[in-house]
Amino acid sequence: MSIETPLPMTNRILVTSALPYINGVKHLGNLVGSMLPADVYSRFQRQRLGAENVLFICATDEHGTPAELAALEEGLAVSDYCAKWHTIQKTLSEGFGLSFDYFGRSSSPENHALTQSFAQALWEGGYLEERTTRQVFSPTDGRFLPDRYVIGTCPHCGYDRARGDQCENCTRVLDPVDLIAPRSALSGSPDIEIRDSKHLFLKQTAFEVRLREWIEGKRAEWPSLVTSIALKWLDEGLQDRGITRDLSWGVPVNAAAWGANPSGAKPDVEGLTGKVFYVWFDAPIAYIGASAQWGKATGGDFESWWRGEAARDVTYVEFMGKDNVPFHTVGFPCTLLGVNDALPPAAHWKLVDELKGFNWLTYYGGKFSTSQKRGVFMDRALELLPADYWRWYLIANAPEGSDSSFTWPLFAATVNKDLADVLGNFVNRVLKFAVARFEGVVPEGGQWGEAEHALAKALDQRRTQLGDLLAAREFRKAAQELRAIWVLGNEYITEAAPWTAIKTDRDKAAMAVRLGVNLIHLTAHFSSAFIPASAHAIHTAVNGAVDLLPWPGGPIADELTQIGPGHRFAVPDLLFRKIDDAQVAAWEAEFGGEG
Ligand code: B3M
Ligand code: ZN
Repeated sequence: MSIETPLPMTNRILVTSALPYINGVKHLGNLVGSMLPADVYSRFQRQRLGAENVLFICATDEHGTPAELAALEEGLAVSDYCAKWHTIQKTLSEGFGLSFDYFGRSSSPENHALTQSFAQALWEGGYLEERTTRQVFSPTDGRFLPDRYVIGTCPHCGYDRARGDQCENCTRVLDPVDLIAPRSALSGSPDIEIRDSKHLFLKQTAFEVRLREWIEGKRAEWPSLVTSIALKWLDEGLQDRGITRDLSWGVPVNAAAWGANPSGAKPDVEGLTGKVFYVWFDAPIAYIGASAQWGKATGGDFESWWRGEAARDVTYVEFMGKDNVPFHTVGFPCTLLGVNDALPPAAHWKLVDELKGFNWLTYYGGKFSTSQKRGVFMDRALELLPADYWRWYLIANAPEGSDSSFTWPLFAATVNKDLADVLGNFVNRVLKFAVARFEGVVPEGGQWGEAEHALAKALDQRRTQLGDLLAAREFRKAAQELRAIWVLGNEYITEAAPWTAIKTDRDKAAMAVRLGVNLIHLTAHFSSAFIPASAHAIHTAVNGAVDLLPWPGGPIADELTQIGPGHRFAVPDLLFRKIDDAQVAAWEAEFGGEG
């Protein structure tokens, strides 16, 4: 069946991956839920459009309670903690070949400035409301405590270390005031007060009609996983959302700089002093903030990707796990719509055009858990095997239509069958034979017969489907299609059997080798978005090192005869090694298997 989704007619593509939280190394589930597919997609689009027409942005999401708590645990100032973990995450993402044009930080000065100016525009546009809320205050700690910083005895089950937001034991959702014998999670002090605190609320209800119309218009385009989550939120009725917190780490609320709202009211500067914006308010703005960091670092014009007329040829594509969808289909769009209301259309910020959401990757059907160290994390994964093994497995088993489960036997089987037996074997057989019998030089002689024309036709169809599937962000199917291209090559060479032909018909053997080398060359191009390091190793061996392997979109007969007689090539080092049963058993023992 052919896939009818046309390649987008856009000239430029802006890609963002959900921003990983700063605290701790991310696991394979985080990786496949946003950063990795966003990378495969960006790499593919660079192949089609040229690198200068793709901007791929990510950043660490550094604010909020978890960062504060984790810094406390490590005994670091939160800013030092974030700087340290930003570097670790950046290094790991490079290790996985994630080709961000910029990996920024939500704590950057650029994001501070944008967040504050957006909040100001929302206030002055009448979209923010001040409300007095009741918050837990700890005189001993000298600060307000977010709900989860308050611990005490659960009124439902009697568990004595329940958190103020939820009891871990009976999972009931709590309010800190429900707790029996509450105390501060920071100091342990039972001296706790409930105090009034001023906060800002974004009037999301004001955008309900516009949001619904916008999402309805995306129904045909976006995965139903995404539109159904967004519409469910709208159907349940939007709530006005608190966008400030009583924390010290974050983007400070700069109310002193703001003017009056449409009713003539100035913000309560004193009441809002010492507050910061809620992490989910500034984190999506950090997509723009990190783009501004990119602009500063490279001299690029980030606004031409994001705003008004200049960005009209840009398609903006977001990647994320399903839990992030509400914040990207409701929260962030509300912010942008409100900000845009005060601007002429030529200066409007772009809303997302295409949104790809993912289900969960599980570990043996259960949750990957950072706290319980259950599952495989990015740092250990790279110590075990090169990135391409993980990239291939994860993309080929991406949790698109439903959740998918990581198991070591499935991982080993995928690597062994697809990478070692099909791709590695194909490349190796052809090139080793060609070196042995033709001295590493593409031979002349022979002509295409029926088998070669059939192969060209099949390859032509498959590359169209592969391109369509990648453009449509159907990663599992795209991986199957790529694998089918590897199989085509392998089957062709098995049937042409130059090692047999050479005994009786040298020309036939020469032609099969020549076509084989060309097929290997094209394979490198088709594979490079998925397994970039291996694709580059293959390409370097057969046709030299290049930065970008363009999408082979020319007439297929031309593509298959690019490398002509006399061309010198080499055999790449062993591309993929197999994973044996003993290794699988050892990893299951180390990382935990069943249950
Ligand atoms: N850090 C949550 C997550 O990693 C959050 C995403 C922010 S995207 C603006 O799942
Ligand atoms: Zn090439």
